[in-house]
Amino acid sequence: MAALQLPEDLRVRVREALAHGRLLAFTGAGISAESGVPTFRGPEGLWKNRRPEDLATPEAFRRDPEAVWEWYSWRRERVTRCRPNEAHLALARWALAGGLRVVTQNVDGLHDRALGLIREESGGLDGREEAPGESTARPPLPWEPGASLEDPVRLHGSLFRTRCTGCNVEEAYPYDEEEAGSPPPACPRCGALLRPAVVWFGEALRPSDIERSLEWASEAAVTLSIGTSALVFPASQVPLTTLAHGGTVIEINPTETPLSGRADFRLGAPAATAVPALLGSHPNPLPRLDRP
Ligand code: BV8
Ligand code: ZN
Repeated sequence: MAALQLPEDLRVRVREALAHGRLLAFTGAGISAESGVPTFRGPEGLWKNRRPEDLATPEAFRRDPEAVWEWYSWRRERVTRCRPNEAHLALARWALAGGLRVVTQNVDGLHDRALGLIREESGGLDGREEAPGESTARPPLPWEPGASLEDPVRLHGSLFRTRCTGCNVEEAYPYDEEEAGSPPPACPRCGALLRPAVVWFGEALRPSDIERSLEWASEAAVTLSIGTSALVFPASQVPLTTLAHGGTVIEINPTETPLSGRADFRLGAPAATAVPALLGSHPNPLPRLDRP
């Protein structure tokens, strides 16, 4: 693909925002498309010939927990075989350099895996002193004490965490190939069914997540809306909040969306090309200005 021709003032605005740590990356399923993860509403957007809206609901789980669990297990297996692409990696490098923050609608964990790869690449030196014995194998989640600003806010949860339908305990649930075809597991504490710790249609998002995301969006000098059809509420309010506070919104998506007419700039290109081209895939030594 020919190198992206970017308007000079777009480049300047993005560099300025990165230098002040005032860039927000808002991502949807399209950022993971080039990693092989199917999107929700694209032509290949059917997950195993099932519509997400039919299965990603509490009613579907109540009606047929085995079918819903099996669908999520299939997705976990599929995503585990995918790798973060150049868009995830460029965002992770800039997040670790303090240039940007990430808010994602995705549940595929590829932003977290990209952070893990970059932390490894830089020998774990990501500005956080490791307490003796502290494991950085799984970075703490934003709503957990000790979470760091470079961890993404996961508005819709994670395929790799479960929540108990009885005692509500949420915990990490790494993919295990033994699970294929097995029914939803029972909670080791209370015996009730475990469910995926994702936000289903008709369920409320975690208040602290949406509040933090809209606060960051209101402070952002530039918000990139990457790989999202901008249809799902309330996540879709993130770029609109930046616009309402006088910030710049840049949409990165090969096809137009309901946001396209409101965005200040549109890059009609795939994320794995456009994101490194726009940000630079490696943070060059920027003057680290304090965050506002
Ligand atoms: C809530 C987790 C209230 C589960 C997900 C009518 C009108 C408006 C709103 C509603 C309505 N009816 C109901 C609602 C509310 C509803 C909603 O918004 N529905 C939509 C469908 C209209 N929202 C909710 O229900 C939310 N909750 O409102 O609660 C409430 C309050 C108090 C108390 C109780 C309740 C909860 C929504 C969360 C749903 N969960 N995921 C799971 O994954 O299984 S959402 C799901 O969609 C995924 O998370 C996905 O990320 C998300 C958004 O989709 P996108 O990421 O944008 O993906 P999509 O496929 O649509 O688009 C991909 C884009 O990428 C495309 O544009 C494509 O062109 C582009 N692309 C492709 N390749 C590339 C690319 N871009 C760049 N590079 C590429 N290479
Ligand atoms: Zn339980």
